[in-house]
Amino acid sequence: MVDKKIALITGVTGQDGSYLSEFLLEKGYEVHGTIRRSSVDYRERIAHLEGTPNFHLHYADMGDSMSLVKLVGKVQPTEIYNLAAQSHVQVSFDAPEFTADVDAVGVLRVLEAVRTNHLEKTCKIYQASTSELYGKVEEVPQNENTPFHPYSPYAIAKLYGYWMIKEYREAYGMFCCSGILFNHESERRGETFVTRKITLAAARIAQGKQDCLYLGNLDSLRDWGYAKDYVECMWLILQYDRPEDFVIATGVQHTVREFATLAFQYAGIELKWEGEGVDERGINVANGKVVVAVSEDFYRPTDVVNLWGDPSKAKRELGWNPQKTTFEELVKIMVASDMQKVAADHVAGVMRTNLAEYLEKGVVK
Ligand code: NAP
Ligand code: G4F
Repeated sequence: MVDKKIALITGVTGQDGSYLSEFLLEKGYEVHGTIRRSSVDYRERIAHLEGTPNFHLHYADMGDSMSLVKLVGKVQPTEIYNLAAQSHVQVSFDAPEFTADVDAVGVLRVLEAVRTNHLEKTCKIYQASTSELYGKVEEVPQNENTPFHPYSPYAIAKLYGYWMIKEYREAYGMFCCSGILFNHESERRGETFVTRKITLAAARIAQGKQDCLYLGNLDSLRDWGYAKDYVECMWLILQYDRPEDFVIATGVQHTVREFATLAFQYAGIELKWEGEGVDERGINVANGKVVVAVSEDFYRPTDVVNLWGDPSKAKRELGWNPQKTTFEELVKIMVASDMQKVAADHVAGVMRTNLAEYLEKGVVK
């Protein structure tokens, strides 16, 4: 008899949770996900999965040990993917204590929920670690042996989670691993992360619904991949013959400015850049209008500016292809999706929420 594969995904409503659910359901898993009560409907990323026979949702919170202990006992997972987090770096400066509770102690709560239910020998755990751990980077590119130098409350909380995973692996022989994932984006990316903020604004500006996009540090370098490719790695890490940590990245880096230039190009707007620092502007070559400007509101107290991953280990040991979706393809996918979304909102005569306007005015970071 084949053993049943039961996955529990914390943070199932997020970008990665939604793609991972699709991936695991296709592999025949029974998938359970945690949700939180909210006064508005926020489950659009997984709405298409609700009602699928092998897909189940449960209320639980990373700040509530009892909810996690009860859920792990009820579901009896063979694999846990701990994706739930306050995942926005800039927000972590405004809410450092909440970020620590969810992103740091939350990991401990998951580990203890597994031990409390005596599942430490049968349940593997994937922890969503991050390239933000490298922070004020001590070498480029970064690999599994690069020293950490976390540079935000978010990164410091995630470092605690990383070390707890390592500790429980060594202390209790648990199969628990970190994927040290570099930035991965998609058409489902939250609208306040820089890539999605840019593709949404490019689409709105191209369709005459927004005048200008305000950004922070345009020189920041990121190694951006496609989220759909990255969730496969989460799974591969748990199928490896021993519990180890892996860097997941494309091995290619670009600046925020380069991302914006390409996104606007795909939206039909050629940009030229003028000025420096806070005075830098992106100008629409066709009509001379300023369509990108810099606002200090989006500068961070400490910013991570040079992330560049070396995915050699994942390529070699997991057989993963870091270049499955190239940077150019990623930007194209995101812009095409936002062009359609913005146009569809127009047809329906619906204002997409006020978020885009707030973003434009710098009210929401
Ligand atoms: P995301 O879209 O922001 O999703 C975060 C998820 O966590 C959402 O489902 C959210 O639920 C849930 N969550 C937040 N606080 C919670 C709490 N207190 N209790 C229970 N659930 C809670 O993030 P993502 O981009 O999918 O990233 C997934 C994970 O990978 C995160 O841990 C992130 O830190 C990490 N990571 C992401 C990247 C990246 O580039 N995307 C790179 C490295 C690591 P709601 O929908 O209810 O808010
Ligand atoms: O898109 P971001 O907000 O992503 P960040 O800070 O790299 O964090 C994301 O990736 C991490 C992996 O490295 C994850 F762990 C984390 O959960 C999250 O998914 O910012 C990217 C860069 C930063 O240097 C920021 O200063 O873009 C710069 N930036 C410039 N203007 C901006 C903006 N970032 C945002 N969010 N908004 C701006 O207007």
